[in-house]
Amino acid sequence: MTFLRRLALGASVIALACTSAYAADLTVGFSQIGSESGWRAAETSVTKQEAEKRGIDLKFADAQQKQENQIKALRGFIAQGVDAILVAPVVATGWDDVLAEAKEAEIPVILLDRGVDAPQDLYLTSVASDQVKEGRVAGQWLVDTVGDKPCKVVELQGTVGSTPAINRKKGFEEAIADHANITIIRSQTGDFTRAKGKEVMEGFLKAENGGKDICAMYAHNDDMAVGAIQAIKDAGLKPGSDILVVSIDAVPDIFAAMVAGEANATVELTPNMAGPAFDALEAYLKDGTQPEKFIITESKLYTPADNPQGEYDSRKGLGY
Ligand code: GZL
Repeated sequence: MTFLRRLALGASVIALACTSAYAADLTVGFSQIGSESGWRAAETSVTKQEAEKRGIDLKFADAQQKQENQIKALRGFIAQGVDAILVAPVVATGWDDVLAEAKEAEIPVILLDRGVDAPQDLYLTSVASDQVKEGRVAGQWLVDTVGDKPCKVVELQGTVGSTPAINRKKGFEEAIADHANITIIRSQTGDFTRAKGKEVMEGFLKAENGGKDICAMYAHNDDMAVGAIQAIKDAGLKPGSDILVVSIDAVPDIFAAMVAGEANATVELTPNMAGPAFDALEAYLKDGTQPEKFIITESKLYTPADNPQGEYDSRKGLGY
């Protein structure tokens, strides 16, 4: 069953199960990080669809990747007296005060797709992937692919201080730790964007003798990988063969790169964090059901052996 059908089936079953009059009365504030990547755009569009299906009045605020804008938006939601708040926290620290204000106002907060370094009683639940596992899956793919061959890796990190950047780095390093032939020779943030991913990869190639000695590029998301692929081609090298390309998100364009032989592996991140979040919220508001503190979404590896054209087709138009 393709990704799209799995996503649609899951969503419609969830929506059917919980399309109740109750949801229709809810007003929920959503502080979104921005639109820095294709995955983020898809998460936004799926969240709006999930709210609409449930008759939830979603107040959307785009923070352009700035924490101060998110904190301002949360304070605005609290002042409006919304029934609940969803927030995708751009970085892990600096949330204690505003989350305490929401708690004081008895407004439940749900974290989407990233975590915070704050007391767990300040949020109802957190819906996210196991980001350490994502890094580990990516690293293990490289270990399995290169065997004992010496492999110098360059790494494009996500947003500095964000939980995905911290955790995806940790997981990848864990996977290669016992393989001394695989070494990370350069690592820098590309802030999860294509443009920055291309720019940083250009710097890596220049600094590493045109890239001839680079064996693989690991990017914390597909958008930076797509930018890096262009830089590798501009340098006269073949991404996907001269330099292996492994990343995370499973957006349509990484599957297009696989079809073109320019990318080798991606770890899927579902854009539907809102479905489980709204479910948990509704159960909590209706009868006080306490959700799990962490609702973990799946992480699945895809390579060119997994029908990349079909995966592209099933994701295109999902808001990426
Ligand atoms: C990870 C999510 C990341 C995506 C990027 O959960 O926060 O943010 O991997 C996005 O595409 O920018």
